[in-house]
Amino acid sequence: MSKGVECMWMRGGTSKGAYFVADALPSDESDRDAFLLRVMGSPDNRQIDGMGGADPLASKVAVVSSSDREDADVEYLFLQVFVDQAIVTDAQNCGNILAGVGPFAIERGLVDAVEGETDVRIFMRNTGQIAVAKVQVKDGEVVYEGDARIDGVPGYSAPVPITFKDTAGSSCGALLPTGNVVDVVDGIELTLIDNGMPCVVMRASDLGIQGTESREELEANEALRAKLESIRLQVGPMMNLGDVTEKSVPKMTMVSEPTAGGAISTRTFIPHRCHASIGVLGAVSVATAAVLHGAPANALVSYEDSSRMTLDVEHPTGRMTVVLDKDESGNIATAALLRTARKLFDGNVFVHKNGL
Ligand code: NQM
Repeated sequence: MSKGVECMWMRGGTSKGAYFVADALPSDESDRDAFLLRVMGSPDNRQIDGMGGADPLASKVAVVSSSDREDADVEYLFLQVFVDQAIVTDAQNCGNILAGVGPFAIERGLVDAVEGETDVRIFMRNTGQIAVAKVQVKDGEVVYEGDARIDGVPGYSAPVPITFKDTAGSSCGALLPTGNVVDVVDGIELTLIDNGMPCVVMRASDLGIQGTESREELEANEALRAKLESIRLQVGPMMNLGDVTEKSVPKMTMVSEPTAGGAISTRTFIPHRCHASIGVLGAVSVATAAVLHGAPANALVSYEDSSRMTLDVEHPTGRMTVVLDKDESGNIATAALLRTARKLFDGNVFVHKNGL
């Protein structure tokens, strides 16, 4: 370990973290997790003895390997390293960190660059599904500079459009794991949904908030946090997720009418910190809940029902545009959205020898 472990630090969408080729990490899972806790500097609110950004959105890991599957070029395992607890979990996927996987796979020679645009087919190991990311390439090299912008990230970068197929029931076994569009827990009407990310979608007003508050304001609201955690722990088993005490799912999204010309406004706890924007698959799941007739979100959303629906999901730092395509039976079959990614650092990361 004295020479360190090869690692690239990247921003993927509105998140940031460490990207490793799978072979670079210890093969034993508990050794791997101990190593990653040391890399990030967890558990510690400031992550001062590590590379983590003292925020769950900047304490993330992508483990990437080439794939033998017919339908995929590479495999991506996402790991969330908790900031303040010694927990590394694969119980959730991450569509933001996913945005860096295509560029990283080309950089590391796991996928051959195709001049102009390279389609990277990614098998997402956390949920067993495929995403296709389009990566810009010039003179055989990944292009990071460009004129695409996404809310929650300053400046411009090359676009990385991502398409998801068959994300329904990714972790819960069904789009609506209870079979209901509406359930009631602690007197609150909610939709328990998984279209790529297990989410609980509730009206902000039912939780006693406007739904337009800042991240800081909501995180300071102890009563709100206690209500959300009580609901979360009860719905875990209902969503086939078991005991979710030490898991980062389900995400808790409070929705209200749009205020900035979008389709719906959101504030999401992931699950204990409030998201600065919204997760990618989180946004896909919330947008899907919003178009379900009879769902609490459906009464608040502004959209046109058709075979292709574009919904701007408002969040604390702007909006995320989700394009949902229906199949012949009227079910959501494909979701697509735009992300960007940026290589920040490439080198070796070091941990104390006694970290392994
Ligand atoms: O929902 C944060 C993020 C995410 C997840 C979280 C994500 C997704 O913004 O696909 O991207 O919900 O923990 O990175």
